[in-house]
Amino acid sequence: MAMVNPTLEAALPLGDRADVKGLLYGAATTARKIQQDSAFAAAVARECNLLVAENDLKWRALRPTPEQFDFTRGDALAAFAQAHNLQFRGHTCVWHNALPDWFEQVVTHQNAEQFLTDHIRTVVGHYAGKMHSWDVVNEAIDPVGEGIDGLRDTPWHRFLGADYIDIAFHTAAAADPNALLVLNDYDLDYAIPRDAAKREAILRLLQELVARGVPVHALGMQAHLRASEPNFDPMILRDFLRQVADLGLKILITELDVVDQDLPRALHTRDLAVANVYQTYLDTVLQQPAVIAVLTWGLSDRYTWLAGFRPRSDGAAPRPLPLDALLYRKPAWSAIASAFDQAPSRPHL
Ligand code: 9MR
Repeated sequence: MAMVNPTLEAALPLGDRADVKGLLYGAATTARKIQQDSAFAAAVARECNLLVAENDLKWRALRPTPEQFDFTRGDALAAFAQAHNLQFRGHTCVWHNALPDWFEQVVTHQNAEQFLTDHIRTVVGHYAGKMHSWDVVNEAIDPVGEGIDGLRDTPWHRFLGADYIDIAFHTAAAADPNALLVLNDYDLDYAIPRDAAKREAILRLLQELVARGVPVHALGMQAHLRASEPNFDPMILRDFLRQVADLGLKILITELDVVDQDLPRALHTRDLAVANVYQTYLDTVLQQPAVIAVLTWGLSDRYTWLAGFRPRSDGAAPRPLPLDALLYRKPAWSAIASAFDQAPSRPHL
């Protein structure tokens, strides 16, 4: 049985602590969870000041057929956000995953630009004025892959070349001039060659986009962290964030969680190790004033993609998020709270 700490449960929620510093705290989830699990929904409404659509605004969810758009689930999330005074965040206009089954048969070299621009115009237009930000392009970089230009080999890249990125951002900006438009990617966090190559490639891409006047406003750092990764160097990360900020861009930590796959099973030590990763990472990134939001990929261990994608070999449930599976606050919650409490203030936007 978990010991419940009444003082911890009564403490000021993460979103309120973030707000004090001009920051946003939010979590990603789905309409289904919000609708089917009222205790979880209440925890989201309490802890967050922003809600991220984890899956409901992906092509696969929105596009049952090449001709149709289904906004049912996205609208349910938007309504929940509005009812609870949360900002809303879209994910994602362009990604090589979560495409509908019909995509491969239907989208071709000839019609790809039309499909891309119709999709973005319709979807970003549908939520125009209601969105804090959009991940316009997700996971476009692959410096060690096949592509010659450091870009990932995706259907969009195959059909349209590197131009698909410019097209996507220009179309999104026209459809919602008020949303913050984000280029989102992963493996940017550690002092290892793979992440160094990714940082270099994404900086180069951002420099080129800014130089061409492409309306990209922010970098999204997914930050799927690993508790067993020893190669974290705050100086390297700070330097990278400064270079992004020097381009005039904001930075969002978009999909934060901590993989506990290789940690010992014992709950207390496991939770402390995970909390320690949150603390070290957030203490580092929140020093950079361009970092405006910290968003976790889920809120409670009750629902985490890592259960399926990074299972533990001992079969124990992963504990990567601020709340445990019973929705109680964990050491990870306290680490995030204290990082917000210690963060320098930003101007309220
Ligand atoms: O958490 C998401 C999971 O439920 C989906 O099945 C999966 C495929 O759509 O996507 C997961 O979220 C991913 C996000 O969209 C992009 N960055 C990596 C995330 C974890 O895989």
